[in-house]
Amino acid sequence: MNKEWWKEAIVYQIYPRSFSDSNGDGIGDIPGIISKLDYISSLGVNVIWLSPVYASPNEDNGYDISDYYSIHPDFGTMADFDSLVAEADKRGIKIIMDLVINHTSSEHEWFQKSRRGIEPYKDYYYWSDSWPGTPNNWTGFFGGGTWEYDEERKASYLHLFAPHQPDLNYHNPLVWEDIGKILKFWLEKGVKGFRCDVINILYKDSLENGKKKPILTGSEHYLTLDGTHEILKKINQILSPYDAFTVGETVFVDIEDAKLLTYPERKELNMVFSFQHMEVDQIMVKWFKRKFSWKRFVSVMDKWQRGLAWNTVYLENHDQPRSVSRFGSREYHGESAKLLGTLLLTLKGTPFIFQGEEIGMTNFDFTSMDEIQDVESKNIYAILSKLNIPKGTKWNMIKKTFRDNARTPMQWNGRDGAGFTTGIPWLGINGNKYEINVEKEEGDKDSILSYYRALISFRKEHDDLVYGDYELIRNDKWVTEYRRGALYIVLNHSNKEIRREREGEILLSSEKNRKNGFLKPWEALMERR
Ligand code: TEU
Ligand code: CA
Repeated sequence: MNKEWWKEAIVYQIYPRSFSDSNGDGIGDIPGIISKLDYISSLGVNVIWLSPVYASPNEDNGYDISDYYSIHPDFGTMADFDSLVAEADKRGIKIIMDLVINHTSSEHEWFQKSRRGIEPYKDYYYWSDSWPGTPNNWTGFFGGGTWEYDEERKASYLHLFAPHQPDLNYHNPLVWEDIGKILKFWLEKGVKGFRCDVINILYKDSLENGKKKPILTGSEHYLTLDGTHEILKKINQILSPYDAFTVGETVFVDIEDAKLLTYPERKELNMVFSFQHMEVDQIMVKWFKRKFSWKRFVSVMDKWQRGLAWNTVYLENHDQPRSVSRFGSREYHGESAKLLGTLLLTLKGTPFIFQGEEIGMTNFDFTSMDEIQDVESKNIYAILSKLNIPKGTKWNMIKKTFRDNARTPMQWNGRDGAGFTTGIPWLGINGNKYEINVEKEEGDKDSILSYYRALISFRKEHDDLVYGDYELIRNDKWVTEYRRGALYIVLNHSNKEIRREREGEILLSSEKNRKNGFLKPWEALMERR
């Protein structure tokens, strides 16, 4: 396999609003991130992915950009950003940005001019007065319709996400030219790549009605089409002189799509985030939960491990509930968090750790809708209310899936504000900050945090965990076993102690009091046989 720096990288995702607040306004910011660079570097990671820090009205927390060339004042200044890049570089850490180019904010200048019919922006978006057959019957990612009427233009525009997130029209070559300039601007600043938001839906081949479906009616007109592949090739060309990399957030892709998106000779993306392993506890849409099964979970990941030359590995991000609450055990919180960390850092692909995952942060313990900020959850709650879904059911559907689960402030210590802020945090802090926090785990050599550090340095010493081949050996209700090169990884994801028939040379175990010939509940280990 070809060696590449981004295959050897371990990425740490920061959700800036919730990471570290330097000035007490309750919102995390760039100086806050800079103050934590030593911590990040102590984990052993070498890339930071920053969720959006651009100017934005924050209807969708920065995934609605109003100016691609400036930093949101809540997060600091461009000078702060430059010093983040420089300070990170001193520690051998590269910064990658979030690239949100399927849509802009409706407050972006392009949209403001477009709605007034001002050239050259008139056709930067999909307007019903320039496209026959519109509005159509498409349904959106946050539930509901995808067309919003604009009084100013006296026409409707397409938005696959919230109404203030109009989709850019990639049939217009000027749009691409502007996007290309944005990429160069950030690359010139020393950014080493991009996480590309919903990147496989950029190009819409027509705006005709879609086939009626329970979710995303119309998606056959935009999911992973040739027009998108063309744009990705252009993005790739811009990046190639910079030794930067791209990871695409790609919705509803299968392995065949992912191959087309990532195979090196096609020169598109370097890797993709697929969603299939995140869907194993869902029936079609995320709000309908089904019982989680490790066996199904591992089968899905196994299929991708075998199917694709290079994967991403992730169990969390800012859109997903916390992995320990979802796939782990309440009784064995610490043990199961360590086991999940082992899975994350030993499968084949670039691992992405989401802030707080390394200390075992859990889902938000909120008690009413008033404590929720996320636009998606609010929309869905409103839709469920219209459908007369009983309160308890509605509540459960939202609670297990809503995105604020991952967005509560980072728990640095157990004091007021959790060390995140001296002010009032923008989103509630989890009540378990007393037990789960960085300060406490720093002082404990058996903590989840200490184990993550051990795991990461182990990975750095064992090339097999990066370049070694992969083979699944056991996958059942209790135990998963696989091989990476000459290393065997064994995970007991059950509350039971399990006897082993034979045991190799144990190189690393998550269990401080391990028992020879047995796997303790939720024990994870690596061995040579
Ligand atoms: O998410 C894309 C996406 O598909 C989401 O709708 C996702 O399926 C959902 O959030 C899961 O609950 C990206 C960003 O990661 C997300 O934060 C943004 O809201 C969205 O794009 C729009 O930019
Ligand atoms: Ca702040």
